[in-house]
Amino acid sequence: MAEADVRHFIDGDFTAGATGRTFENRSPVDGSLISTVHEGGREEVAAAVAAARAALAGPWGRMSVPERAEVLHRVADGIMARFDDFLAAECLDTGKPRSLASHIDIPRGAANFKIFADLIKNVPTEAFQMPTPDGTGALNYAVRVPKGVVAVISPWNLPLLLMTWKVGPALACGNTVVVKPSEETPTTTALLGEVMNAAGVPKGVYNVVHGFGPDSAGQFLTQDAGVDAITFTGETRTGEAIMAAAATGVRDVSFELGGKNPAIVFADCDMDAAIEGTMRSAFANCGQVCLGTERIYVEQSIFDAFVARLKEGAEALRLGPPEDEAANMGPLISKEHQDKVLSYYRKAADEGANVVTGGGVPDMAGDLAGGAWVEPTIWTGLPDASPILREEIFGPCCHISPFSDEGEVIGRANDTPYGLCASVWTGDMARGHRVSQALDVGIVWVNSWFLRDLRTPFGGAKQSGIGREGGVHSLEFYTELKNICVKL
Ligand code: NAD
Ligand code: 6OD
Repeated sequence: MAEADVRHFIDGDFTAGATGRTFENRSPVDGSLISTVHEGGREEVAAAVAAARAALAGPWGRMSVPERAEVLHRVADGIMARFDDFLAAECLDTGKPRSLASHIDIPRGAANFKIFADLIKNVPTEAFQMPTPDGTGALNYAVRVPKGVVAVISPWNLPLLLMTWKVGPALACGNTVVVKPSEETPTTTALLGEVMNAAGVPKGVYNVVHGFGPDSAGQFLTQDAGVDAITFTGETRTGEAIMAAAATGVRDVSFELGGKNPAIVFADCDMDAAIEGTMRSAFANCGQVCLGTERIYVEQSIFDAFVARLKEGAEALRLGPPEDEAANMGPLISKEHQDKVLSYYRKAADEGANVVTGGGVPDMAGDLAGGAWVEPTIWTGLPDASPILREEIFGPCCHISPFSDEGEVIGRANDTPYGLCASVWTGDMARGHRVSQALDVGIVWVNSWFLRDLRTPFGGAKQSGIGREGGVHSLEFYTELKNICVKL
């Protein structure tokens, strides 16, 4: 079974590859062994890229747009038909609650194919008729053609969702892909290979090579000259390394990177809604969401009440493994990430933060004691210059600061190298618009968080990304727009 021995998926077949190297995929819940994963080297990457290149010239490249859309609908249906397999695999790899994965990760995995399959059938083109000196005129029109072989490098926090968010539009536009999933979460990417075959996706269109980043499959994929474009979701520092690799051959990149996202809570907000939304934005997926809010600014007059209510909410969270139906928070992804998050917990205490709640490792019974658990944590009292308010922690934690004035809080919210997203909680819609437009970010949610319409542009400003994906914006990256000028 693919899950116990996770292999590369190249040219329509599962293969162990030639390196002979494997690595262990361990459960974040209790540290037990989930599977053994084959690590790809330059040879496996080259084979996957060659398969992807050949597939461009095969039946995939000759397929009409409606036929391609039909195939992608079958992929979406195939994911839904194997919902339980995907759910089990995603929960095993990540340790996240089944309720979360069954409402978000797996349905979005299918939706990411449907939305782009439908979109591609209705893409308009542009045409201009121009005068020429001889009076006959010329017609200019634009056509979109696939970029070619697209490398998709994805992270572990929402594995299926974030990988298909890129594979869906890449394939809809007629490209072929080589995916390098996170070493922490290889399984759903492998399962998707089975779905691709069952859906009739031609061999070589979807390829997967497993491994790590530096000196492994990730780096080798970015360096392979057969890759035409690279789409990446992950840490900003990794984005810098990939951008350097992409410079050779002047390949295009699309980046969704890290964040240090602010939530701004005005005194005139609906407090219940602000607490409910902030509970999710700070603690959902154990705080491992790039859109999460680790900096919360609350207007002075409601500061104490807000802190007390968020504390109450955090202390009511139930930590447990995916199969615990009552649990609403799982572990962090790995012991390594637990060490990183706990280092920030210690740093906050060392810097004199007021630890409102949490700050340590919870007592977990039995086998769970071997997992990567941390307590949901809230701090107050640190200055804006503290690393706790400047660096992405990517854990279930947030710092709450008071503010007294709209202009002041906009300046503080913008004082960061990141610019992914923000949320604004207010009963004054004029203020909601005004503040949203003043924030240096790619996405603002007003009186909400992580509400997604997949037709809208998604991406970050400053060091949080390059480019936008979503709806027609994805087409800008996954196609070349060619202008054809015909003299009449
Ligand atoms: P990461 O950057 O460590 O790894 C992401 C992927 O890149 C993995 O597959 C990894 O193996 C690969 N990789 C690492 N080094 C590489 C290299 N030198 N060359 C090629 N590939 C390499 O990120 P992560 O820890 O998996 O994910 C968490 C990070 O992702 C956080 O910073 C989070 O904010 C960010 N993220 C951003 C978004 C977004 O939409 N902006 C979404 C999810 C996660
Ligand atoms: O919803 C999406 O399309 C998306 N890219 C979400 C990113 C979440 C980050 O963890």
